[in-house]
Parts: sequence; structure tokens; C-alpha cells
Amino acid sequence: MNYKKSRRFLEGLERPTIVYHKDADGVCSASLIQEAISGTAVPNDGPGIQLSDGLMESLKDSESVVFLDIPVDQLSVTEELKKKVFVLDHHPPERNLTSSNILHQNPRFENPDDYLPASYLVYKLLEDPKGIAWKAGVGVVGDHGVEDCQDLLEIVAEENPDIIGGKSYTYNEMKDSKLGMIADMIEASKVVEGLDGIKKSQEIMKNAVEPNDIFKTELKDFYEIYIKELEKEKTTFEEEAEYFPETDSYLYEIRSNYSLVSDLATNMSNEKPESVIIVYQKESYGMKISGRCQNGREDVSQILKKSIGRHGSGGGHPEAAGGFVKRNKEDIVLERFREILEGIS
Ligand SMILES: [Mn+2]
Repeated sequence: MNYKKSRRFLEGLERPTIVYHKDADGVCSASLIQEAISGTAVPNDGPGIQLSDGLMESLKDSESVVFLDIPVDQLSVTEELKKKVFVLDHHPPERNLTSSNILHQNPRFENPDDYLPASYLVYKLLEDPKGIAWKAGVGVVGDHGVEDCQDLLEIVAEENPDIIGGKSYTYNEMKDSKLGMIADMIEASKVVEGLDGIKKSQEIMKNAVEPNDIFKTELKDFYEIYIKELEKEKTTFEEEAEYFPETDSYLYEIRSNYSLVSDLATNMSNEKPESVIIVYQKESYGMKISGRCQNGREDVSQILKKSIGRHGSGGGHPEAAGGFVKRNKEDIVLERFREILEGIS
């Protein structure tokens, strides 16, 4: 990572459109970069890391583009855009996009094992930032990046001693701090209002002067709705999930208006770390699935891959994985899940 070079490149961009990942790290990194450059921020709006055709079209009219927290090296967007582009990312890179008009920065080019969320990287490239380390801290906690970002958390503690006390900044402490709560509120904004919620979160983060400002905004309402809905689903899970004693596994359908698959799966797995938890939710365009087995007894990433097969896509980590099933293939895949969870395959 060359912070100075990044800053100079950014300062040379004409009216950039800033495209950020639709999560807490993306939201926070976009809010921070607006301290250095004036540009319009928009979330990436396709499924997963993809950009919609509409967004691609609008970027073609923009003079330059900044991508934050999005592994665009896995896509062909920079080739299609043919303009000045700055890419700041921290996902494992597949290729280096740097060329005469593109600067691609990723700390993993030098140190593949570094885990430095985009918010941390943007904070580092700012010139003499004051009182805003907490905004980077929110992105870092949202991305579970606490371990490698201790220096940032020390600055947060100096600038806002009330929001993180103590001397060691472990993930468990941070997720229960106000930083973690704000990260959850941003997640809640997405669950409750989708991309509109994410856009509101970004506006709110950009304008906030101190952490306590956030707790007086609409984000608080999103969070309350989200917690209520999640609690409701947890209760229904206990009553209605299909249980497979042979493999100590649960299969459960969410019927909420909100997209809660991964959050419910994580919550239930925290309560049943030895069980396999598979949660799915049908949408108009297909079915989302999350799998968890926190103690690693079973590899849920493999279970998802085997069940979904060619009817969609699935993968992730052995303890936590996600997937998607194409429309009209839901029942085939669910039957496959039942076979595997009954232990007969
Ligand atoms: Mn990130």
C-alpha cells in the first residue's frame, strides 16, 4: 500500500463517482474518503459484488470513478469504463489492474495475510485526520478486522475515550462497544430498507461529528425494527425448524419481509455451536441460503456446494457459508439438503 501515491492520485481525479460495497466497511470508507475528495457516493447495487447495468451506464457518464471495498479485479468493469479509476480493496486479489489510468491498491499485493478493511486504508491515506478515527473503527469492527488494526483503535480510544474503554481491543470487546453497535445499525439499515437504507447510512456517517450523533438518527429506528424481527425469527426457529437427529442439524425457512438469512444463521449457531444450521429464504428471484457449524464438526461450505450443485452457487468457509439457488430449483435443492442432513448420502 502506497498511501501517499494513493492520495495524490485521488486528488488528481475530476469529479469522481465513488462506488462502495454495500456493508459497514464500504459505507464507512466512502464517508471517510469524502473528507479528501468531493465526489458522489453510490453503493454497488447488483447481486454480490456485481454492479447493475444501470449503474455501469451512469458510470460511463462520470469523469472518473473510485471503487471502495469491491474486488472489481474479478469483474470486467474497469476495462469497460475506459477512464481514470482508483481501486482500493482488501479482498484477496486475483490480478493487479494498475495501468496508465488505473491505480489499484490492495495491501495483500505485498502481504497476502494482512487483513486491513477498506475503512482502515482510507483513514491511513487522509492527511492529518482529526476526530474521525471512530468512523474507520466502525468499518473495521463491521468487517471483523480488529486484530490487524490495533493502531487505529488506539487512536479511537484517544479521541473518543467514552466509546471504547480498556486497553486490549479484542473483537469480542469491540463488537459490544458503540463501534460494534453502529456497525450493526448499518447492517440493520440494509436489512430493513435495502439499498435505500445503505444510502441513508452513508449520508448519516458522512455528516456525523461524533459517535453519539448516530444514536439520534433514523439508524436507531432501523436497528430496533431489525432486532425485533430477528428475535421473532429466533423464536419461530426453535418451534418450527426441521431437526435431523442423525446429524444434529436444523433446516429452517425464514418467512419475513426482511432479508435475515445470514444474521439468523449466525445467531442460531452462537446458541448451538455444535449443530449444523441451514437457513433459507425464498425471494422473487430465487432462494438465499446460509449455513453454519461453528465448532467445525461438519464443513457447511461442502454441504452447500453438494446440495446446490449446478442449480445456483454456494461456498465460503467450513464454519460459515452462503449460497444462492435459481428460481424454480428451490425444491430440488431442499430435498438434497434433507438427504444430506439425514445422513444417507
Ligand atoms: Mn471490507
